Amino acid sequence: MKVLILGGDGFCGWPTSLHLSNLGHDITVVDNLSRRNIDNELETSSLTPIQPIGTRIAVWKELTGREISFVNLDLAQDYQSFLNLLLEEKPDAVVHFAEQRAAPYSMKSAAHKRYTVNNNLNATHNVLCAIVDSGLDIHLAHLGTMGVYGYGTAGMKIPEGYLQVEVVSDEGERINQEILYPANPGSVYHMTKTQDQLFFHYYNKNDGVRITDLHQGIVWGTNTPETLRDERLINRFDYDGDYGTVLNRFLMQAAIGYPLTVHGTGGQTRAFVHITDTVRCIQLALENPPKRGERVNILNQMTETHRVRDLAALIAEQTGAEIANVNNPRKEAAENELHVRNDLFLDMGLNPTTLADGLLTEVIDIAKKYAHRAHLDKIPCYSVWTDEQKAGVPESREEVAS
Ligand code: NAD
Ligand code: USQ
Repeated sequence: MKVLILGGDGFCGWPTSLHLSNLGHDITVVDNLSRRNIDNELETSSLTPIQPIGTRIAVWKELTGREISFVNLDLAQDYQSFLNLLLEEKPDAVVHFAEQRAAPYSMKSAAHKRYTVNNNLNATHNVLCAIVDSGLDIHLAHLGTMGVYGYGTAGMKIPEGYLQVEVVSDEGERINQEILYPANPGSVYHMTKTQDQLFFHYYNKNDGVRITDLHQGIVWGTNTPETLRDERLINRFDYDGDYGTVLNRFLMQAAIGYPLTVHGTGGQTRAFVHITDTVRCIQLALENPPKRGERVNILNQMTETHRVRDLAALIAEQTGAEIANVNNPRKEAAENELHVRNDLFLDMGLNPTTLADGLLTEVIDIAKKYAHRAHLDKIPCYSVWTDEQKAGVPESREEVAS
């Protein structure tokens, strides 16, 4: 297949590009390198020494003989260039990772909220509009989030996108209906993903665009078999308070002897997926596209759920790390249950990689190897959801932070 990977320089996009290229697909990465610029803005960088995109692609060619093309364009702004690219390349599929993906970054200030909304909504809408404008029958696979559902359960497992409901008509007749699961975002970033869903619903209904929306949980890990082939192919590892996600952060914190920053009581339960499963899920989604005329195919891309304090306890037990219950900078439920269906990927043959597989140690080893690159003052989450919340700085580190 000819596949465009939008956001192919990022944490999920780069290993996906390599995985699909390795399988023999013809890959073009489209990225405006905004994530690298945000690192400059935040004065931080990936814990791992990621190479410029040109070097990454050259090394892959040197090792495998396979070409990956790169196009630098802003999907939220450069509509005509993207349309021209579709018309030139005529891809079979487009995988869309290209959004601002950090909840804390999206809540830092009015400017960050507005950037996240403008970037994410315009990027997704431009992609859909250009697919229709091109007249080509392209399968769009988009990376959405488990966070579109909120993290509660109404006494049932969260279904894959759609909810069966019964409404009572004015005549008292009971009517069955299927609706999109009610959206309940927990940050401006998550809100953009709930709006993406409506774009998909509309363009699928109006124009018959074939769409797969992958509601992904928190991705952990860093390496895949392809990124391990040469250090210059190494994947990004975010550990800072804005972009680092909880499990990778705890593993990195344990590796460098920093207290594990559990927000509040750590009662938040979330869904997780390992990066090797992310790339396999994208492969499975591309191999099983919806047919023309089918509704948007929504799959929950997660393999297990864990409570934050249980993750901290597990890592503390394995490594001797200290746990710090810090202020929760977010406005979120202190405790929640989470039960999720993921039958669609399991039925396609996904064999989940779980926390028990020794991969926790692998991440700790990577973090130890690059510990000298870490800036300790970038670890706490300073971005607060409202003026009522406080930054999540461990007491023992308050002086260092100020
Ligand atoms: P990332 O920030 O590492 O990668 C996103 C890439 O998209 C970056 O390289 C960035 O430069 C590019 N990009 C952003 N806006 C763009 C634009 N307007 N034009 C062109 N390129 C643009 O993020 P990631 O962790 O790889 O996440 C990829 C996708 O998966 C996101 O949509 C995210 O919401 C979703 N997701 C991520 C996770 C996770 O834990 N990382 C979990 C669930 C869902
Ligand atoms: N948390 C801590 N300590 C920390 C960091 C986070 O206790 O040091 C807590 C947070 O308060 C939150 C939970 O861990 O309750 C998850 O936070 P996170 O930063 O790991 O994940 P989140 O903000 O939800 O965002 C990440 C990705 C996003 C993706 C989402 C999937 O950045 O792109 O959409 O995971 S999901 O969470 O399933 O919605």
